[in-house]
Amino acid sequence: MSENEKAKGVSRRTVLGTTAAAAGVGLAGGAAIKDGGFVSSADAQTKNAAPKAPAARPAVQKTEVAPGELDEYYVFFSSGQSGEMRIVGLPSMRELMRVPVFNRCSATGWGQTNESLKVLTEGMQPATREFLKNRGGTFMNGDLHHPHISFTDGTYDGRYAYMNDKANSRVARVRLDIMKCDKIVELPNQHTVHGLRLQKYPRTGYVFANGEDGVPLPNDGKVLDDPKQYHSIFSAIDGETMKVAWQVIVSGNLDNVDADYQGKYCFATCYNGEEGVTLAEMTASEQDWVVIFNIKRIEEAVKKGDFKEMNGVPVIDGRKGSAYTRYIPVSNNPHGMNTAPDGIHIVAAGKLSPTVTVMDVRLFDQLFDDKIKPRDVVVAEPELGLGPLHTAYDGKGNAYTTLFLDSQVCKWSIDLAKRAFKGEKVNPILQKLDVHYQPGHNHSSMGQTKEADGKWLISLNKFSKDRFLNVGPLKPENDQLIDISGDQMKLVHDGPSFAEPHDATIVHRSKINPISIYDRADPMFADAVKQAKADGINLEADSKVIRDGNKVRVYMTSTAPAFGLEQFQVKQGEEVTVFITNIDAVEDLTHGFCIVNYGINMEIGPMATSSVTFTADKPGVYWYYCSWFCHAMHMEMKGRMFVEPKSV
Ligand code: RUQ
Ligand code: CUA
Ligand code: CA
Repeated sequence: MSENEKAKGVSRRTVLGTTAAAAGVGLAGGAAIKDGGFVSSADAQTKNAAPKAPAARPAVQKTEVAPGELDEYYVFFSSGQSGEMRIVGLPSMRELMRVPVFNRCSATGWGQTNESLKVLTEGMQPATREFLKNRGGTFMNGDLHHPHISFTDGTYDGRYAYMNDKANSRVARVRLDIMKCDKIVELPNQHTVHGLRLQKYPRTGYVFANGEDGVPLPNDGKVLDDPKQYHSIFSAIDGETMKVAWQVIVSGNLDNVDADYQGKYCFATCYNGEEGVTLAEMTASEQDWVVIFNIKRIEEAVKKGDFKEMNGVPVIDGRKGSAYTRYIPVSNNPHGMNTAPDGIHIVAAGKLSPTVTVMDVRLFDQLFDDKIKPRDVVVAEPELGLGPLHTAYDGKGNAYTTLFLDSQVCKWSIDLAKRAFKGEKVNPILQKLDVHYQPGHNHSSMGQTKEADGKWLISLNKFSKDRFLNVGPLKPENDQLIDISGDQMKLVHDGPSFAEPHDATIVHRSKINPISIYDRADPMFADAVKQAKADGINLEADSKVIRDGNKVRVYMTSTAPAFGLEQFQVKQGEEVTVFITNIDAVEDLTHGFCIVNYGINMEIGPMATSSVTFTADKPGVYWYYCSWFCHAMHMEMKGRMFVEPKSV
């Protein structure tokens, strides 16, 4: 129970129980509400019924996607400390796929196959490569917070998703044609990356990544407990090459970021203006900032050399007083930063303050020309409730802000908020809806594009407490679906999820067009194709063992239900690389390759090649089998690896 619920002396569950029971009784003959309902007839009879109309039922039906039918939207979910990206269908809220990114994956071999290790390691800083040398070559964990889809002209173009790793300061890209990660870059000079958002116009373009914590530059141990010498860094990554284009040193800790629809500015919330290192120091003053970055001026600075190069990246000084940035004072410790689909308004959420600050991007040119003062760009500052974190939009002039402490979503009018700011006696708040419990991010359908359609809102709640069957001390999160198509928000679905979605992007399915069968020219396995060519192997036809000194390359095809080789032999201590090419050009026909007691498993998609390298240091007979159920004879799809002992 949250603190404020304890204070009220009543849990949401108690209230909901009676509401749902009443709804059940309200139906003819006390019949049970079936699928999507919250109560059985037995429950309805055992709980005290209080009169309440069963009004939510038609809205609940809207979420139903009948067997065989398809969802209207893709939701690209973060998974926080699980390190993967998840794909969910909306409105059904069914989980459709998990895409390993910063994590290791037992099913697909992500983090083990040569193809994935290349992605995981090629963008690493040399020092990190050295650090990980005896730790498996790559980080085992990641903390994926913010997945966002590439833009062309202010809306999604279906090319890529970009996302950050707060745990190990990385930014990744997922190709949306195959839903696999193809690039990861480690951000040098930066310690953690939290907020991540994309250039919306003319296209992506830049990936903007906020450095949260400050550290000494360089962070080599010469400076330790001297916070005056700590710096936070803001990065712009080229979304095509996935190289860091430039970085900016800022004052304070950056939190969340967004960009305009004009391609001129991006802006970040910034807490810890105090530049303290303890909680007390970080919250001492009343005021923090929104930092605005002038993209054109920064690009010019890079051109004319007004930067310091650090670890191969131009680093610009954008601290207070710089020509490249402006600092707008806002209430203490702001969090979310969200651009409205009108292309005009941006909203910074107060977090410690019950207010959100609305700014008008059309005033930023004048601000950078020093014709107006920083606070002059603020056009509204409504008080919404306790703990405002993030804001979503419906494209009809309304905003939806999560209130973490109040466990509510607040719907408010941007226009009314502006009028109230000018002194008119109007209340910008249109509705507050209880969510369960403590929401962080929220997202509306297409709401981060100029094509916001105002149909759905998801509230990503950090606590589920009593909303699901108890699964022990670790509870799932609760991603709740809210129908916002009418005047009033209606809660229509509870969706449990594993640790821990921070953010999500809702994309209409017309924007996303994945393939089902790999193109043999796909760059994902270009290295394997190259090696095969050098070995005189035709990957799609040959199954053969190539010996090369201490190295053995085992090539085989897979076609249901057989591998091209039923056995192969290597010597103890040899470095073995197994290349499997799935020559089944059939939709949904994936094979797996698992070597028993050798800790090896990987996925091989239709017409893909996957490879894995290991040292055959244990002698003996090891069966390998197909780990993806592919055929009536799938159990028989296997073979033996003979590891001949070293002669002593
Ligand atoms: S943050 S709960 Cu990592 Cu996106 Cu706001
Ligand atoms: Cu191939 Cu199972
Ligand atoms: Ca939680």
